[in-house]
Amino acid sequence: MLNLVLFGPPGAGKGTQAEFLVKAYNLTHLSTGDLLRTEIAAGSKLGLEAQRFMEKGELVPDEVVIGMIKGKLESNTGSKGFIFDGFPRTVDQAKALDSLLNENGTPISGMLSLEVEKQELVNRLLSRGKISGRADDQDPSVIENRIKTYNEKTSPLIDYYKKQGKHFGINGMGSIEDIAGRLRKVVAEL
Ligand code: B4P
Repeated sequence: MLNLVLFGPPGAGKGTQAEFLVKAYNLTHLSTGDLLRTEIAAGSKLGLEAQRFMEKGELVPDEVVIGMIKGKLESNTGSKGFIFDGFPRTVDQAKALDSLLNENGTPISGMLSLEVEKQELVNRLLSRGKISGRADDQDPSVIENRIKTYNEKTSPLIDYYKKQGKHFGINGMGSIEDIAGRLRKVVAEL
């Protein structure tokens, strides 16, 4: 079973590259950002709570996202493997994911960490904001806060997975196809 963590700062290309990996390896795509936006669109209690954090560029509380992922793992037991996109985002989320997967004897195979310069991240998010209408992609101060939150709370996960020998840094600058090729090369070795 292939279980991949697709990692990187906001705008690194996680959602974009997940699509290629899903097709190439027949994996189940779990994006906590997408799951949360679905809850917001449905007007659920969880969605309303999450929205308060997302519109400021803050992380949604760990127990909310961990509960969502646990539910998805339980409802996809026949899967060939998972791509975790935008999850984990804190060390506590990573520990919870390890324990959920270890219960089934299907640990993380590798963490693919997309590396992109800060100005490029801002440019990509602002240009998506113009097309998608996503509020958190339109306000430069919210984008700034998302990057700051990433640096403070999420980037320590690089060391977390390095200690497990599962971290793979990938240059996330350049064309979408070139980056997809770099990712496939790494996954082929796992
Ligand atoms: P996400 O939906 O995960 O959004 P994101 O990290 O900001 O970026 P995304 O992954 O969608 O963008 P991508 O790099 O694919 O999270 C949104 C919010 O939800 C978070 O801020 C947080 O509040 C909350 N949340 C989600 N998960 C959480 C968790 N685990 N814990 C707590 N809170 C959580 O792409 C960006 C753009 O770049 C796209 O338009 C794409 O077309 C473009 N692009 C990609 N690759 C490119 C390339 N090579 N060249 C040019 N453009 C490119």
